[in-house]
Amino acid sequence: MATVARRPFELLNIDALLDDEERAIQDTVRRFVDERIRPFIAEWFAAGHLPVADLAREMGGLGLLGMHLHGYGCAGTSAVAYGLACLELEAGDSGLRSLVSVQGSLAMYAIYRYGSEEQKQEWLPRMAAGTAIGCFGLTEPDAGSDPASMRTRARRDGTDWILDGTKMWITNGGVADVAVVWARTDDGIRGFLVPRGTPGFAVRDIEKKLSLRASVTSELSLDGVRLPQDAMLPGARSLAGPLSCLNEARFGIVFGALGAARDCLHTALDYASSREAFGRTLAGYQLTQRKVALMTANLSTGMLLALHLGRLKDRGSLDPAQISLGKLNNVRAALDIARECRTLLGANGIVLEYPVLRHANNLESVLTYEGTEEVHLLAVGQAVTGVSAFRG
Ligand code: TGC
Ligand code: FAD
Repeated sequence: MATVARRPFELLNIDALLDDEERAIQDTVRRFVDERIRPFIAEWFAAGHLPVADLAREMGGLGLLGMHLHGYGCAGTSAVAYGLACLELEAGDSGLRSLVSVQGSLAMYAIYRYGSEEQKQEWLPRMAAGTAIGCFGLTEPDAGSDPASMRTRARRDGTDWILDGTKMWITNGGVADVAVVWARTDDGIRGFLVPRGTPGFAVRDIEKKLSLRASVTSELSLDGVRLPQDAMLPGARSLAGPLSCLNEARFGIVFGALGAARDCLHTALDYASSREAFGRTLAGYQLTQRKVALMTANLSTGMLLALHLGRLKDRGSLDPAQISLGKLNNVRAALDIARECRTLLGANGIVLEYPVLRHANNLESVLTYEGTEEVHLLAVGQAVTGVSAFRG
């Protein structure tokens, strides 16, 4: 017997867990993605391109940049609303969500939380409007999971600072007006604002990526970069500074990855409902139903987890180990769903006409950045055993 098909999130009535403002923001972002991203994303991905400046202005106009921050032109929404926006953006492409994560949760948040009033006034309103782009340089060629071993150094020269080092895999690097660069000093790890064009500061975009192709990923070189004293973020001392920014971006990924997974699952369900094999649609076979039922369970429980973490964040009680659990679970779930959906599309699953393998490829990066799966396994392991297994 045929019944009316419900979309995976409709089955658990996830909408009932949202308030009117959250639903309105989600609808607005979904419309933006449908109109401004979906028609073009396959071409951008194929070309290894994202029109960052145009999209940033449009998303700034919608209030999506630094949207959960308050003042300085930021929208000041709830954490849940920010998460839902990430979900809808990543349903378009992880590269789009990355642009917004790095701008709002990493670069703007670093300035918002640790910057002087002058630094905030100089950068945040323009970054919220999307007329200035930021990037966040923590990772180095030889220091990714273990940023405490970074080599980039800042030394004093009179009242100035001189920075030397290399940052690697930096999202938005090649298009950034300002780079938040983390460096070792005699006073521990500190953050610096490095404007584009500063002598000695060079960027090189990383080409030939197989993942996150619709995203700018760059290497930043700092060779004797001279900065005034007021380029340093006064409030950030030690690795806790950058790591606290990562909490913000990881939170967005907990929601965002589910957007990519939802897009894959919707695509696969539509496909399975019309594609026939052996005399009936794929949707009618028990093996297909096993796949879609398990994916629906995986996606829905991921969403409940994301909303729970979002509510904790809005209450001010979300801690880093909880975010690690969310990123660990939801990115793995999303990647598994994307790969399983690929099987349902058969050969059609490998072409860019359908979004599933693009999402799956992107999710390989999402699994690695903002703390690899192993880093979050170890963080959750430490939280529940009380023993740190990070170092040998
Ligand atoms: P450890 O000794 O544990 O801690 C050093 C200091 O940091 C504090 N801390 C945290 N603070 C806030 N939030 C957290 N999540 C924190 N974790 C630790 C800690 O209390 C301590 O503070 P203090 O005051 O005593 O100095 O540090 P560790 O060296 O043992 O490393 C811990 C570890 C492995 C968890 C950390 O290094 C880590 O998270 N590694 C992963 C690195 C990472 O995620 N990199 C991401 C780079 S950015 C990026 O990928 C952007 S992609 C964006 C996109 O395109 O969407
Ligand atoms: P490594 O740290 O060398 O890890 C290699 C492998 O070893 C991984 O599987 C890892 O989990 C494992 N491993 C490491 N330590 C342990 C351990 N203790 N126990 C068990 N296994 C371990 N960084 C930024 O600073 N800013 C950005 O904007 C940014 N954007 C990025 C965009 C993209 C597309 C990508 C792919 C990366 C980006 N990154 C960025 C870098 C990203 O954060 C790092 O790649 C990530 O932190 C992992 O570092 P690594 O690549 O050096 O891998």
